[in-house]
Amino acid sequence: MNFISKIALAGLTMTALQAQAALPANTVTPVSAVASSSHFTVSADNLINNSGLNGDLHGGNWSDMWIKEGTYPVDTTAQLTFDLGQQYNLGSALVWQYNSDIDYNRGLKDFYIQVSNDGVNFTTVGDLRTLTRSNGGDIAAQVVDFSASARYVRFDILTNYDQQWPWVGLSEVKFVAAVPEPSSYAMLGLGLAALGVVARRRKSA
Ligand SMILES: [Ca+2]
Repeated sequence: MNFISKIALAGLTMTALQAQAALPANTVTPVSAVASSSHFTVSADNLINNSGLNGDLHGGNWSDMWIKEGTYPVDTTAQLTFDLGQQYNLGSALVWQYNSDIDYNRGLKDFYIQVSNDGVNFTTVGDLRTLTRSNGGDIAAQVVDFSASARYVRFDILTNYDQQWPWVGLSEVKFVAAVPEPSSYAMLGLGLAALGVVARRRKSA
């Protein structure tokens, strides 16, 4: 391996490490989160205030998470409504599962994504979504793809992981706005470079 290849490889390795630790640049953090109910002090604020997040990983402290109030007879349905502050062209949700060893079965299992621009009238986007259960440790977000132009996003929650107990929880939620294809940026860069060449030629003429 020659010197240039080694430098290129080092550069690629560093890029890979950085990609692991950072969230996408176009990540949107909601400005508010409202839950249909919350247990004790673990409110939906814990889903949007970066509590428990270190880079792109969420730890296992229960007080950094949200769970719905326990209701009997057992009812695992709940709603979370996120206000993004303005309308975005959305491409996916980043969802950190409930991650406390109190009971990983409290994790959200099945839900629908609904969107709105007035915060009143919501429409369902796509099919039923299913998250995987956490097994503890520092966890990464699960990426839930959907396509919508919206200010408000609602998770219409149906089930947790055991359905024997009423609590349902999550650790953190963010969204990713769709961005132009990389090729668009490349074309824009070429265009600017061409303008620069023209400008320099005019100057020297
Ligand atoms: Ca949190």
